[in-house]
Amino acid sequence: MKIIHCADLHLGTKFASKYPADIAKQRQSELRTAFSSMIDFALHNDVKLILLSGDVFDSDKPTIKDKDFFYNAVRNNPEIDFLYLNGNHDKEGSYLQTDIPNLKTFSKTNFTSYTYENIVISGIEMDTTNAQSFYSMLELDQSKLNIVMLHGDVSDSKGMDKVRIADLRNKGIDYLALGHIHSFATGRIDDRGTWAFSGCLAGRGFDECGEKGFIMLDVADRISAQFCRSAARTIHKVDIDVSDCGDLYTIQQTLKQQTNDLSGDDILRVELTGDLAPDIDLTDNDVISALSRFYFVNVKNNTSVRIDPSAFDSDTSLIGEFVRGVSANADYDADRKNMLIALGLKLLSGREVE
Ligand SMILES: [Mn+2]
Repeated sequence: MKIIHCADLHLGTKFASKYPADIAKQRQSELRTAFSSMIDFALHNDVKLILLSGDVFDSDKPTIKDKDFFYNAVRNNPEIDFLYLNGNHDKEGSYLQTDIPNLKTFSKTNFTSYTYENIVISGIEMDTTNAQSFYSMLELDQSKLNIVMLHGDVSDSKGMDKVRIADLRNKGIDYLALGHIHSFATGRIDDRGTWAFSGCLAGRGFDECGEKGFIMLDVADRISAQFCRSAARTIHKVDIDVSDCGDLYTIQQTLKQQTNDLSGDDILRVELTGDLAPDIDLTDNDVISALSRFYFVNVKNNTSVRIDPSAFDSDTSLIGEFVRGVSANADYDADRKNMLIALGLKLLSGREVE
């Protein structure tokens, strides 16, 4: 039997702080489409179950649009059972629709189990009252293939949003389908079982870099798990040291070269580091326009200006006077002098100060 394990769809994410309004709207649509595309994949690959290990919605008050989309997707695919465990973002569950036969839910009071052939899928929704104690409530039939669903990070300690793997050893778990961490990760529980985070279906903020998708479980005598990439676009963090770039043209060429192998559909977070000569007037727009083939570019300019005060020794202009004045001021340390001279040079040259 084929089963998909996914989590952290975060439908309804407000992208307002990360993207301009039009891109934010588009990215919200992309989250919904990531879900429907995964269902298409499930239909084409004879997947019988989709495990949703929490945070389907980004908040306890999803919009009607997101809510309707999700429940209609479930309702319109009755040949697939959707097992939906609430996470910490959708923990109230007051909007849960329980009248859909192929939507199976869980509770906070005890483990709920669903049996499909020789597979038993059990899950419990964590809250402050059960976060320490749920481990002892888990009793599994060792002769079955046991999948357990939980929402929390793997941890050495117990508590809210934490799963202490050591306390799940030797319970007969074959596969622990986790949610909460937004990147694929996997590890061993004991000789018998493995745990895995599917990660989210699509990267959202600039910290959700890399490949995103879901896990396909092929269950026969044992469970084999494989990560499947699903995101339509990937978010990349690109660090570029521009110290060796002597001018703006070279910086732009370096940016293009270092991102050459990435798809134009992707989103870039470009972090610039290094020292720049004071006459290089590098703005965020210079970076964005050099990388305009990408869907969206976010710039973090951490460069500092490199100043050699001796270069102004024979400069008789106001700029020369200013640089010598700051350099000779004993009240300032070297970093402060560098910062003041850099700012002064910008102002005196009539450039915009950000
Ligand atoms: Mn979560």
